[in-house]
Amino acid sequence: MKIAVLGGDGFCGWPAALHLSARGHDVVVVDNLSRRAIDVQLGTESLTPIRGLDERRAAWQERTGRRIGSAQIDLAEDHEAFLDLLVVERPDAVVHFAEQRAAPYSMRTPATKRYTVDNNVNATHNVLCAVVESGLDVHLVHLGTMGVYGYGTAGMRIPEGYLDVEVHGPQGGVTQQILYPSQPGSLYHMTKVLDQTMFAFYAKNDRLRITDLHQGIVWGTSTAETALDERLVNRFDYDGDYGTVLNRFLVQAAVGHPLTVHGTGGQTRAFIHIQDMVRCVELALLHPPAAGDRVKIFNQMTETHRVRDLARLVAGLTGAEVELVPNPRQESAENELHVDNGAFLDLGLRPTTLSEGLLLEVEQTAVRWAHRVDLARIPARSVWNARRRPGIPARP
Ligand code: NAD
Ligand code: USQ
Repeated sequence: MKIAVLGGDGFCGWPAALHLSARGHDVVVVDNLSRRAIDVQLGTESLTPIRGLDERRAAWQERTGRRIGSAQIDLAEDHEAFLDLLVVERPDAVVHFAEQRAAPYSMRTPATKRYTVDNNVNATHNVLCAVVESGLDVHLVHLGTMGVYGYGTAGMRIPEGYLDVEVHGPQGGVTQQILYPSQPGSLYHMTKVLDQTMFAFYAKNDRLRITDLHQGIVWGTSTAETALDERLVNRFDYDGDYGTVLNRFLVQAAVGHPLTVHGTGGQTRAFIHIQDMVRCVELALLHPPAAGDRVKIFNQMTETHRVRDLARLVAGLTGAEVELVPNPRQESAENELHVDNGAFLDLGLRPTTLSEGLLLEVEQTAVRWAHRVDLARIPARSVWNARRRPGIPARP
């Protein structure tokens, strides 16, 4: 397949682009490098020394003989440039990773709130609009989030996107399938809810073939392809805005910082290893919906864990201390989470479990690059509602 990977310079997009290229697909990366610009704005840096996109692509070609194309396009601003790319490249599929993805950053300031909503909604809509305009039969695979469901599951397993509901009308009871009611916990998560509505509209109105991957928190850094050469190393965020919980705990343990558990650590979340993420993306590409089908939704996660249990696990492996810190977010202190993820398992996914992968990640990444950690970037300072939450230290 010819595949355009939007956001292909990012934490998920880069290893996905390499994996698809290694599997024999013809890949072109589209990115506006905004994630690198946000690092400069926040004074942060990836734990791992990531190379520039051109150096990464050259290293891949040198190592494997396979070429990955690239185009620097702001998808939120430049619909015409993306339409031109579609017309010239004629991809069979587009994988859309290109959004601002940190919940804390999306709640940080009025400017980052507006940027997140404008960037994400416009990027997704421009992509949909350009695909229609191109007249091509492109399969769009989008990286969504488990966070669209909210994390309170009312005692049930969260289905893969759609919920059976019984409606009582004049003719009696009828069963219908509706999108699972959304309950976003941040403005970032809200943009993914808005994306869902746009996808439903374009699948119905323009018969676009769309798959939405409701992904859990990705942990780990390295995949079979990024490990081939130092110059292919993947991004690893550990700061208070972009660092996700398990990767943050691994780095904190490596530098002797107490593990920062928010509140009681009773939040249960869904997780997936980065190696499984890239496999799932290819599986989704290989199993597209037909034109005229509703949006196909997969729950892209393999395990659920409570934050305090993860902290205990990492502490047990490394000897780190665990600290309960005031929660800067507005979220349930404790929740259960049960998720249906049968679709990918039925397609042959064999998950990498935390118990297999964690120690390797501690040794090969967190400890290896610990000397690059800036301790000042560890505390989470973006507060969900500063006025109502006195006592939480605000961002600098
Ligand atoms: P990331 O920030 O590392 O990568 C996103 C990439 O998109 C960056 O390279 C950025 O420069 C690019 N980008 C952003 N806006 C753009 C625009 N307007 N035009 C062109 N390029 C743009 O994020 P990630 O962790 O790789 O996440 C990728 C996708 O996966 C996101 O949509 C995110 O919501 C989803 N996701 C991520 C996780 C996770 O744990 N990282 C979990 C679930 C879902
Ligand atoms: N948390 C801590 N300590 C920390 C950091 C986080 O206790 O140092 C807690 C948070 O309060 C939250 C949980 O850990 O309860 C998860 O936080 P996170 O930052 O790891 O994940 P989240 O904000 O949900 O966002 C990440 C990605 C996002 C993706 C989402 C998938 O950044 O792009 O959509 O995971 S999901 O969580 O399934 O919605």
